[in-house]
Amino acid sequence: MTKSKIRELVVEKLIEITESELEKILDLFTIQGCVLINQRRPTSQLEISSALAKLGRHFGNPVRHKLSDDAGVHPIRNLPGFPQYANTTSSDLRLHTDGSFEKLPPKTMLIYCESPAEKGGHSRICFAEDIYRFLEQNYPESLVGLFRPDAFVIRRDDREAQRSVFKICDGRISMAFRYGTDVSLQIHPMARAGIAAIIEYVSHPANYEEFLLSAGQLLLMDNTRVLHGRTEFSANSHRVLHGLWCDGHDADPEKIQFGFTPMVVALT
Ligand SMILES: O=C(O)CCC(=O)C(=O)O
Ligand SMILES: [Fe+2]
Repeated sequence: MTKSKIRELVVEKLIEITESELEKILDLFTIQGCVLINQRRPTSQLEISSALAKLGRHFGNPVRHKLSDDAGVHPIRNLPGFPQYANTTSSDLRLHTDGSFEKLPPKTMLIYCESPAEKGGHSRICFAEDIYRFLEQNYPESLVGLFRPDAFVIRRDDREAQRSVFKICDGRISMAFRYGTDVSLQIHPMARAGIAAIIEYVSHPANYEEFLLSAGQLLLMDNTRVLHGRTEFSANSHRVLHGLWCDGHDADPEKIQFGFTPMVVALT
């Protein structure tokens, strides 16, 4: 990966976000689907949840997790006792979109870093449109199977959903994808070649970006357009991140668009 596609932006302080800072954030979100926000003045630990909730409001209602606080913010750190959740382990997480086993996966994901791991725990990002282009160019016949509403059935814990990998939503394409040992996948025969090709693509380091989120940075992602993951870190590490999912409800369509173009030329 030569030039980063992740858009970066500096705000004064997250909890005091101004109208013009917000406008830039929403613009970049719609242009690229992934924004890395830095602050000139750090948010105190006590303000983190409110700061995330304040920004998250523009992306819909919070999607709650069993471990969410009142603002809807959940911990992302090694928490013994919850091996069924990705956010409470320290293991390698392959590139995925969140909540694909839910009936309605979140549209947006915010990840705030309070403290990074001493070693490992690097974030990974891969863009759905790059995956789509790779398939169009190399496995065009596999796309039809990936658009099937029954392309895969995914189960985790007590959750199960049947879904497509790609879907047309308001004239744009959105993606849902997860694989790995923490979920069980039943793949439709027509989607097998496509899913194998996606795994081939996302397994290659040249096809994703890897970086360390540092203290005070916020990663804002369109969960229908950007896959995220992270490398393993020590179970005793002091890595502490905070996550917030938003459902897209009432997000201003003039300012925020989810998913990506091009249109599905290959299917017409
Ligand atoms: O630990 C991370 O950086 C990301 C964790 C993650 O993918 C999640 O909580 O959904
Ligand atoms: Fe995740």
